[in-house]
Amino acid sequence: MYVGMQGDRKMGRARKIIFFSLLWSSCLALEGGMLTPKESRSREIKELNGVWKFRADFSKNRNTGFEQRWFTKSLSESGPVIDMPVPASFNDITQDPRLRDFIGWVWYEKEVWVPQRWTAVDSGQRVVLRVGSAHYNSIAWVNGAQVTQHEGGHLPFEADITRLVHSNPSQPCRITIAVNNTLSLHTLPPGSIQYMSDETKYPAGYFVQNTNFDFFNYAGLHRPVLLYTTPKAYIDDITVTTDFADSTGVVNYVVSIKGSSNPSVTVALSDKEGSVVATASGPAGMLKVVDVNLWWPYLMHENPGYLYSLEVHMTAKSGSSQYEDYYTVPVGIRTVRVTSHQFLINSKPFYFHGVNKHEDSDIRGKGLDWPLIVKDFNLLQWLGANSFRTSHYPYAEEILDMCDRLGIVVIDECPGVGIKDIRSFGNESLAHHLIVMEELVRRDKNRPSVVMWSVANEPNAELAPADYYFKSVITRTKSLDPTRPVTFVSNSNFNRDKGAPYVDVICVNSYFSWYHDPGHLEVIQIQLNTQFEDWYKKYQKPIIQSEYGADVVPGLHSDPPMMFTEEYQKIVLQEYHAVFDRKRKEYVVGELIWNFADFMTAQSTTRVVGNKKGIFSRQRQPKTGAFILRDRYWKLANETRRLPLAARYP
Ligand code: GCB
Repeated sequence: MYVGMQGDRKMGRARKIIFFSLLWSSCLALEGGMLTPKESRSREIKELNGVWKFRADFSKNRNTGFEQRWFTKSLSESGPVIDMPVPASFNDITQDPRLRDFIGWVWYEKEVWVPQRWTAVDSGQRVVLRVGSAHYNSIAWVNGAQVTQHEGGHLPFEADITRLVHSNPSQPCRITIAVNNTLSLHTLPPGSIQYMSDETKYPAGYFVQNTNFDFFNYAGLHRPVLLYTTPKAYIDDITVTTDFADSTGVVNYVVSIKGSSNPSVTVALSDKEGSVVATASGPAGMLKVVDVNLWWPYLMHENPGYLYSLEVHMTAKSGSSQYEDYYTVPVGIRTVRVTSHQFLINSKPFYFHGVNKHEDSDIRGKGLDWPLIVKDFNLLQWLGANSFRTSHYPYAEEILDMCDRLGIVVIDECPGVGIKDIRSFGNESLAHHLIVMEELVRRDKNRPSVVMWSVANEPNAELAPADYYFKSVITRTKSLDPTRPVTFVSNSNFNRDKGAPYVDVICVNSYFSWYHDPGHLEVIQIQLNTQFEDWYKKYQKPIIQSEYGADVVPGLHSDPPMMFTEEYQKIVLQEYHAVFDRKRKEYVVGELIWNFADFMTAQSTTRVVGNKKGIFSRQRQPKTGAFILRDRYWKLANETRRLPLAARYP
């Protein structure tokens, strides 16, 4: 129960206002596609990244912005504004602790000139506003008119703003976006607001945000905001699935068009050199590719991440106007299949030797950060990692583009982390979870790098309602995408986990000698062996060790090893690896270290300025564990691909 639930009328009001957006329920199936914005012969992009005006609504009820209608005029007319970079989390940008820990509505604003060729009434163009991700609830206005609202922090949303930009082309266009980071029992991830009403201990009206995950709840406009155009009749969505038999590849496609009832569609598939290898016409069809180059994971083949390009061309007539639209989608031809003890990519056993990550960086928080993205891929390749899980939310499309190109295999996780409270298993939560899975599949369905969906991390799967809940989410995800396996990541007892019967691959997290038997390295092998045997005997499904690890404060040493030292992490890894090496010959199909790099968390007695289980520091410098893993991953790669020794380290 929230403290201060009864009595204080003012607090009741504040509570209502912080939550009002959370009552939007996302019950409807999604309308239309969500293609990644791309330039083409028929499409233009204008990025709105840079410095925006920003104002956090520090009022007691966090609602002054709505009461005073800050969206109707320039934000600076409402009161003091500060500079805020986009994309970035707002939390670490200033020296103000109130902003770092802020809960409630923040307001962003940018004025932008829309090119005349877009706004002319006869331009034949649609203009779309797209937000890559805003955490958590958002409302967007253009010139004071609300154009969209969205619930959820890690997936894109957009609005057709053509009418608004046409109406006043001689003025810059004012874009206002309000974002609220409050998490409730029905958001993903869930959280709760706790009111502290004892005024002998807390200031009047004091409240905190509780969560069941440890990463810092960074908030703001995290990914690029942009305007893009399409013709009025346009390619709205493309779905591609692939297969192969012997040396012939198969690409099935479905194109959905909007704005015309009689479009004509042609598609052309080109190889890496740009030569057209297959063509077809019609909104759905099948292309055959002779002498196919399959999409292979990094280190499994000398030519990983091979991508064809599928160019879709639409022409449509509407009255006297003729529209043409072009959109190109990268296509990796590959298959994924799961047996009782193997994970097969292109019918060959695939072993995940990879990492868990976070979108986390100094200063930018969860904001898209190109230098960091490229650095991380360099480190992944240096490490010999062939895969990662998007713990614990969908990552930016820009990151997945690189995975597609480099052959880094992805377990694509939705933000279902920390579903612990029984009230988060009800219909409202379930309805939202289904929508989030739909949004995720809609965004990432064409990506060859994505080989499995993860619907949650460490939920309280032993609760009675977890059965229906996970059955529903997993069944729905499979119906949205019949081509990929589905899992969730468990830390429940193997016998009592009510969601496990529905998954294709068992993913288990365990922290032996850390959270269990801290300091006792000697118990790891026996406990890990038991863990694997228990799960396999019960389910006969392949198993991935989806998390294991230990915190290290970089530079701390001790021998014999003690917790938090480099030596302790090293032994934890080696003890786990000894068991993986026995079990990967049977049914263990992967190991993902927790974590690739240190990351920021909420403050607590168990965290030393963040979670330190990274094998790299937050600044991406290696700890001892990184060298242990590098040695191991390259050896594993050599085993599966028999690389010549010279190719061991790039
Ligand atoms: C876990 C969670 C992960 C945490 C990690 C830890 O089981 O899945 O989000 O960060 O443990 O270090 O406690």
